[in-house]
Amino acid sequence: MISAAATAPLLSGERGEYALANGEDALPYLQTMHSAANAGFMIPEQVWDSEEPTSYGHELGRSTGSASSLSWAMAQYVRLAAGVDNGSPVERPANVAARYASGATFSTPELDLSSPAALSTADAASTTVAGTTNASRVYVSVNGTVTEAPVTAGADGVGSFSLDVPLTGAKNKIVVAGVAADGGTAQEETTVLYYGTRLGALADPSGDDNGPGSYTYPTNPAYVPGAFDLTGVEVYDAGENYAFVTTIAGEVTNPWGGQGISHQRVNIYLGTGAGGSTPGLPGTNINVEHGWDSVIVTDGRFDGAGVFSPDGTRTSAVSLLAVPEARQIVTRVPKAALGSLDPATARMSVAMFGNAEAGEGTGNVRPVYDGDYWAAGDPSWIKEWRFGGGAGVFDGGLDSRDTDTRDPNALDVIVGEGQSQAAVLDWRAGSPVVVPMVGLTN
Ligand SMILES: [Ca+2]
Ligand SMILES: [Ca+2]
Ligand SMILES: [Ca+2]
Repeated sequence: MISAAATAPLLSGERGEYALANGEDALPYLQTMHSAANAGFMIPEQVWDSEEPTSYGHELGRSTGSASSLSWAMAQYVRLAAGVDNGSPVERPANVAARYASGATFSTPELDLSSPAALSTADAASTTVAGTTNASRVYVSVNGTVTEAPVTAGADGVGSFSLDVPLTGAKNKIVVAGVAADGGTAQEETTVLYYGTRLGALADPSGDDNGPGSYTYPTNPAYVPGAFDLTGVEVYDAGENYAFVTTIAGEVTNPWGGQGISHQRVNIYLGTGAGGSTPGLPGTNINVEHGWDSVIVTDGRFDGAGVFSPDGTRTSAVSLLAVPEARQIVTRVPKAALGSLDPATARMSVAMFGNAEAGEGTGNVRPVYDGDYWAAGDPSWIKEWRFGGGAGVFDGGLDSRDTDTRDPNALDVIVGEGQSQAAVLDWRAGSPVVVPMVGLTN
C-alpha cells in the first residue's frame, strides 16, 4: 500500500491516538490529515511525500491518485477528532490494552514437538502430536479445528503431551500452542501430508534431467533448476481414487498460473506387462516397453491432464494438487478410470516432458532441438523457450515444429534395475527409444 515516496494519512491518525494516549497534543496530527484532503474534503489512501517532480504530476502532500476517499482514513480522522475533543482515545479494546498497555510481561513457555516430523506423509488418516512443555495447557489445531491436549506433569516442571488427531485433508496444517500459567504463549507449526494407504513407490536419481545425457533446459529463468528432474513416484490407495505423487528435485513453481504447476507434463503408462513395444502418446517420441491400457497425464495447463487410452481418447478427468513444500505434484485418478488394472501389481513407464502450448509441438509436448542449433540461439526464442541437446530444428510448417523427431522429448524417465537412462534414451542407437515398464517396490 505504501510505496517508496508516498505516505498514508491514516497512519498520522494512528500516531495522533498514540500521542493522545501518552497525554501529548494530538492536534498537529489531526491537522496533517486535514491538509491531505482534496478539494472535496476527502482524505486519500496515499499522498506524495517528496519534492521530486514526477511524470504523474504528483505534488508534495497531495494525493497520488490512490483511493479518495479511503473510508479507513476518513474513519481514522473522525476517531482522532473525537479523541482530541474527549482528551483521550475514544476506543481502547480491553483485551488488547491488558496485553500490551499494562506494562506486564509474560513468560514464553518451552514447547518442543517430537512428533509428527515436518512434511512427513502419514500412513493413516490420523497422526500423533506429541512433545514436551512447561506450559500448563496445550492446544492442537489441525486445519483450524482445535483440541486441548492434556499435559502430564513431569520432573522439573517439564510435562509431556500426546494427542491423536484426525487428518482432514491431503495437506494438514498443525499448530500447537502452549499457554503458561501467567497467560504467556508459545507456538509451533508443522505440516503433515496424507494421501491414503501406500501401495508402493518408484525411485529415480536426481541430476539426470538431461534425457540421454545431453539435454539442456530453456534458458528463461521460469525454468528453475530441477523442474523436470523426477526423484520418484509414490502411489496411494485413497478409497475411490488412487493418488500418484510425483516428486521432483527442483522447486514446484507456477509462474504462468496453471493448475498448481506450469511446466511439467508427466506421463505414467500402465499395463500388465504383456505385448511388445508400443508407441507412447503423440509428440512424446517414445515407445513404451509393452502394451499399455491407460496413461495418466499430469499437466497444469491447457486442460491437458487426464487419463487417456492408446487411441488418444481422454477416458477420465484427474485432479491435481501441488505441494511445493514437499516438491510434490499429486494426481488423483478415479479407480474406475484404470479398469481392472491395480497399480500395486501393474507395470508402468514414467516419463517427464515439458508442456507446450498448442502450436509449439505435437500433443502439448515441448520439442527438443539440435544442440548446436539451440546454442546458436537463432532465432533467439529457441534457446529461451525450447530444449536443446537433441536433434532437428524448428520448422513452423510441421505439426511437430521439429525437423527431426527421432530424439525423445522426455527429459527424465524411470529405468529398471541395472539400466542406464543415457543408454535407454540414446536415439542414435535406435529410434523410437523404448522406455522400460517397471513395477512398484516398497
Ligand atoms: Ca531424476
Ligand atoms: Ca527433435
Ligand atoms: Ca531418471
